[in-house]
Amino acid sequence: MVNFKEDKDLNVLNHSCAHLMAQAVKHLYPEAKFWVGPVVEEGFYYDIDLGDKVIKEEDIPVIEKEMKKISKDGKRIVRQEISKNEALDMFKDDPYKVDLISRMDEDETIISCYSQGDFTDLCRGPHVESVKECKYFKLIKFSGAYWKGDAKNKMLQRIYGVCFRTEEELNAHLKELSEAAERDHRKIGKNLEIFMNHDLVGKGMPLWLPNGAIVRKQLENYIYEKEQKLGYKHVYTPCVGTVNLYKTSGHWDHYKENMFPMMKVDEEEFVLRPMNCPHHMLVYANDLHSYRDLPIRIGEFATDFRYEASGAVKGLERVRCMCQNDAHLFVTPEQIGEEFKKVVKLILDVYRDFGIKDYSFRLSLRDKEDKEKYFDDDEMWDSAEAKLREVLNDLGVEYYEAKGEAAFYGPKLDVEVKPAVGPEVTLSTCQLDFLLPRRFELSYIDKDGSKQIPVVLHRAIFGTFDRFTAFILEETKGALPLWLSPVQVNVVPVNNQYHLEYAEKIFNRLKDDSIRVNLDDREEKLGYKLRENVLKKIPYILIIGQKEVDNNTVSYRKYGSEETITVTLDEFTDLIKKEIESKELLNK
Ligand code: TSB
Ligand code: ZN
Repeated sequence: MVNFKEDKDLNVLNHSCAHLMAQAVKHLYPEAKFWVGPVVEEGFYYDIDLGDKVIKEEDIPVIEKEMKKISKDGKRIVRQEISKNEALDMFKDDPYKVDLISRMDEDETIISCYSQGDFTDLCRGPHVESVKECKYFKLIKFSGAYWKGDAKNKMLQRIYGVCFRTEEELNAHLKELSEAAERDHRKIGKNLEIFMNHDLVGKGMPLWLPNGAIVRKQLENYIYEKEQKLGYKHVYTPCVGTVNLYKTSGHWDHYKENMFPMMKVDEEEFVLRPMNCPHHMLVYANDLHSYRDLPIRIGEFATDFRYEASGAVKGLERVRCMCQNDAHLFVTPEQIGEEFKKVVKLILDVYRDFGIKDYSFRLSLRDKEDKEKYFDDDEMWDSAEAKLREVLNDLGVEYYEAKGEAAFYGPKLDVEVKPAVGPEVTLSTCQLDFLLPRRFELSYIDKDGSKQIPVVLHRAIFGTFDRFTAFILEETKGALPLWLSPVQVNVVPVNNQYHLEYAEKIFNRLKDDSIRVNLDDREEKLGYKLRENVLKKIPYILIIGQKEVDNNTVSYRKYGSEETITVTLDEFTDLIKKEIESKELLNK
């Protein structure tokens, strides 16, 4: 998908189109006041104060029509440079522009504005020569957006759009957008009844429906089994902690803006936990440890709460209540490389099982200059960063380095993936930490009897079950592999009157065999049921007609195939059990 911000030519064109849209809005709503209208990766937007007016679907074509009119009229776009005082005077009726201008440095800044016909806007530019050039555009979406992104401020109206040089390019882009929207996990999640949201529960707090709960349970079982084999010990700990716990860990100082506010119960001050590390540190500290016990790997499917901006919250991908596939690995300094390697191998192993190919490894390092964000121990940082690099080189995986992206406690490896809609997100992560064990005064007894401090690796393979489910729904377009599918087999009698009894027998036998099976005995036409089966992406449909009743067989059709194959029930059961076991991927 094109990146409007990075493509120089498109950037300028889209910026001009933002002005064109603002002009059209001003014509239609003379009271409109404008905040900022930047070009972002996905096109342009403008944040507009329309008083009490809230933009609705039906307003969009009206604005587009007015934009077309202005574009056709073809006014030149003229740049003008003015002093700060002139600017303040020119925009004196617009508190948003006054806010912007007041913050500009009088001596250094040349204040420029651009005019086209009856519309002038404060802007750095550059712009295209004439509004005529903004011909092939489309307004894509709209939403509320708080002024300066702060929920305490007024809600403005944000309208997004895109503009291209040619009609073909615009159409190709719109097609891509509509395909991405089809793949959006929010759409698939609704269609497959994976999750829902409700205002009464709150923003970013999804409710997992029965189908979603099956997928999640399968993911839990899958990763739990892998972790057991690798020597992880799982625990259950509360999803709250006291403020003191998070003061001890340092999160209170470094992570507070991402946390829900404190609540008081009797004399104790609690927070909903944003991370599980402090709890796991205490689990480690519950015992004395010798170097022979290490590595100790404490895992948990742990619920966390984070304050995510309301505009950033998205389906299952970015939530405020999430469940991490978390673990903290306590190791000696000598074990760092080996243990980190095992984590990277586990990530690769899991991605192979799920057929995930489109991802990138990002090695996040500190910014040496930023003494405030990162704890100050250059030697430790240098050695840690070198170790991670060494393992990645050793494994021969491709990665890129990102300076200033490390956590405050150490460098980390993040795996980045691209969702159907919106910017990249981190799925898996593995973070090295020299700091928390010190803060919690953790120790182990070394070979020579001395007391040493362990190093911790924080790691989440799925990231969260929430984000991973979102991603996998998009990867598979909802056609989940058999082992993950909420319904694995749909039994459909051709005619209830003659075939239901036999279909029920098949249904019960499969159920007894622990297959997730549905009996579709609704009085609907077979063709309708077959079509619906495809929409619901059920991997197998069993069609039960007279031939099957007479011969004591079943006829199945696999998702993505038109072929109908007749076998005995035992053969069918065998076949799908093998497929479940192998975790084979379905055709997308
Ligand atoms: C790995 N303390 C570590 C842990 O031990 C930690 O919390 N790391 S994290 O902050 O990077 O979060 C782990 C993973 O959770 C991320 O890699 C990401 O995949 C997922 N995640 C983070 N924020 C959200 C969110 N708002 N919604 C869904 N998933 C999220
Ligand atoms: Zn952690």
